[in-house]
Amino acid sequence: MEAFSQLVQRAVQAFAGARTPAELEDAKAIFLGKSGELTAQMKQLASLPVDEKKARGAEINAAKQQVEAALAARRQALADAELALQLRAESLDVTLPGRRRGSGGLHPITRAMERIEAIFGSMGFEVADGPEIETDWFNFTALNTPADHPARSMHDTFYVEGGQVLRTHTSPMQIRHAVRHVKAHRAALDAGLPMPEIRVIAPGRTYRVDSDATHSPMFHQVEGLWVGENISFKDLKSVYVSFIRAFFETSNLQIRFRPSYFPFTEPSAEIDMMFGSGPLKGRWLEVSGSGQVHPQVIRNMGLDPERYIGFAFGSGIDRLAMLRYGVSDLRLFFDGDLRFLSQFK
Ligand code: 2U9
Repeated sequence: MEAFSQLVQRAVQAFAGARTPAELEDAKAIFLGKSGELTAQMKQLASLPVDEKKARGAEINAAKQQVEAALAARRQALADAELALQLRAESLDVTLPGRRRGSGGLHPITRAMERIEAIFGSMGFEVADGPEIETDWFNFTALNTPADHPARSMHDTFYVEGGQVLRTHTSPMQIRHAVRHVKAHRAALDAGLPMPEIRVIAPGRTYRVDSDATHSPMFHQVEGLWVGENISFKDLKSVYVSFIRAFFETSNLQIRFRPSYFPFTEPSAEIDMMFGSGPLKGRWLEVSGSGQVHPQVIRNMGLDPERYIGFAFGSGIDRLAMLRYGVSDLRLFFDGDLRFLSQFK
């Protein structure tokens, strides 16, 4: 017959081989369960003669205590291992830096626009606003752009249902502003009294069928309009020179006007600038169109062109921002790439 020490050893091995609490309970049943080996030994006690019972009973009890002790030790070991695993899985490195929510910033075009508004604001210009979907009248006809003008072709202009257009320039905002201004002073005008000057800029999104490194189908313009009784091209020039110096934060630049043509101005001029220092030093850069507002456009505002004279300019904001921030590809502004945009925070 097997010695109790061997039974105890088999139990210890079986417990050691259990990898989970469930496996351990199965192993326990083999030795301590209702039909386990030690329980069977106990049952056999009854059939033994009285003088053997005592010694045998003591042996069984001693073996049972050892098996129970081994079981308890293994239970504890499995529980410790499980806790260790859980702690490792849920561990926190309290020395890691916190995760911050990134701070946002204004888009470079928005920043350029705000600068432009502040600079012209300081020179007494209001800021006009208006719809991006425009009527044919405000986008073209009121601006003296005839029906057969190439700008009106489907190749150049986005038409929407109902014959309206995505505004191709910000000029319609100026016409709308001028008409409102004139209406507000109609009584004074009819009485032959002077009207306060119109001095307004119109910044905003504009749309044309065009797309490459220097043209985007959606782009930004700022136009300026100054209408009064006694102003001249030199006023336009001084305003524009002041603006460019303030915008680029330097007086070390030259400006020149070159004859040009626009349907809504006559005479018309391109405005070029040249930096006196920096990477663009010595190169003429076209920055704006300009001119004296065409008499027909003055009439369309409800004013007498014999009495009122206007000057206007139009610049691409995207181009001004490219020059100011040294950006070589216009599309970078509209790709939405945070590596680019976060540099302007
Ligand atoms: C009114 C009357 C006249 C605005 C003007 C330009 C010249 C001009 C654009 C060319 C391409 C700017 O760079 S661009 O996007 N514009 O050259 N715009 S004069 O003339 C006006 C505006 C409103 C009532």
